[in-house]
Amino acid sequence: MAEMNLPLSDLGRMHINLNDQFGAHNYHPIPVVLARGEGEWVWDVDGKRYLDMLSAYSAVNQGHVHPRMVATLAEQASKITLTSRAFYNDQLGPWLKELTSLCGGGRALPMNSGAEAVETAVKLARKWGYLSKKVEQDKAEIVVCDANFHGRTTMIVGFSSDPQYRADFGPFAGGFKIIPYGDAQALKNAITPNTVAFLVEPIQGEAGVIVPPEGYLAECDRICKQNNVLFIADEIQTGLCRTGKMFCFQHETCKPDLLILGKALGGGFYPISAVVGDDSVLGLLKPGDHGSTFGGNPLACALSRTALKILQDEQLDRRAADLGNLFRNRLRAKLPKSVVREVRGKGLLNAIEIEPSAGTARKYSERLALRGVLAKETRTTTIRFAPPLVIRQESMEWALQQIEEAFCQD
Ligand code: IF1
Repeated sequence: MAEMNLPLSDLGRMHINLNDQFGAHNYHPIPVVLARGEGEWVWDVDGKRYLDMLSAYSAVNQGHVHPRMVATLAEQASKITLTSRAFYNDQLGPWLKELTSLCGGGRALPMNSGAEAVETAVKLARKWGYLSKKVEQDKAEIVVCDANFHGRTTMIVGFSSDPQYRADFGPFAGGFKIIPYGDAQALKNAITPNTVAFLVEPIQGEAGVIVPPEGYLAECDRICKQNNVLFIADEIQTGLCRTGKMFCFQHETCKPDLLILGKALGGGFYPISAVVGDDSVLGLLKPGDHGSTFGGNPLACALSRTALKILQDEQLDRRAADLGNLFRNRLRAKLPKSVVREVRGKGLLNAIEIEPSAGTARKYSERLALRGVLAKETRTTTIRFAPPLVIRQESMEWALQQIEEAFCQD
């Protein structure tokens, strides 16, 4: 793998060496060692400043080190951080009320990582299938999409269509059927009497920011309801204002039966995820059916309450919508057609699709890093751009200038 010629200090090199020597090599990071962040900006160990256009894959929608998050962290950490669910705590209840009210009602179940929330949604869907839809035991089927990304557990990679995510990790759990993304008719054809759920990303993130045809989600929702199948939206990446609405499904007239949230739910401070849905599904769990030592802990809930308030108080949905339009319109007008095939996305979840003849996405993301813009390639010819939603217009203008120059450099 060609290493980039990003100037690295001894200090930066030292940290990278520690990773190389003592860490598992399950990542190939851009060689920048970050030590500080504020809003849309991050600084490396040598004090060089970068604009963060990845936001930890949309986990830092509220911006780095938001002062209200820092205050909540200090306040809650000095009171109590972990109780387990063997007892109640005084943050979980208010968090449940605030989150479900944001989601239009129902109940919520807290977990920690996104993958755990997806696992939870699968368990819920199956339980609903057996108890409510009366599917024969162990026959439940869940329909998922080609090029999906829902996490890294063995169950989840078992229904991935990406050979690298699966290779050498089997045997896998059954009960999943893969259909093409963006094709509602394919969903209709895949449904059998044993189908309990359709699990889908409203925009596919890892696949390269694939925006489905308009009306797709509404049509899938309709097909699910017609066939007594749960419609499960994985909004771990698209939710919480990222695409210009609080939830991406709100761009269309539909209502998922289960909504999966993670990432920005903890404001970049603490892992917290959730499954939200009606009592008709969440109400099926009985004590002992499911749980997690850290799920719903008071530190996570306090931080998540503040993270949700920031999204609303700062109207980050509107910022994402407006600045996203600026981003796409400017780059569509300015980037050379010989280098860039497409600029696509919604709100501040965007991607540049590079002409294969013009080089790899890695090449351009390294060029951007040299210019002080951190973005990450996903797939060989796609670069994803997802800055913190608090990004100032002048920072966005500066980034656009850097992107234009990086793509016109030769
Ligand atoms: C990594 C990707 C993004 C997700 C959706 C569930 C999860 C994710 C829609 C699992 C996680 C991650 C994981 C992270 C990189 C990142 C990613 F490139 F891998 F696909 F964002 F696009 N559903 N996405 O996007 O959540 O368990 O990680 O909390 O390095 O694997 P998690």
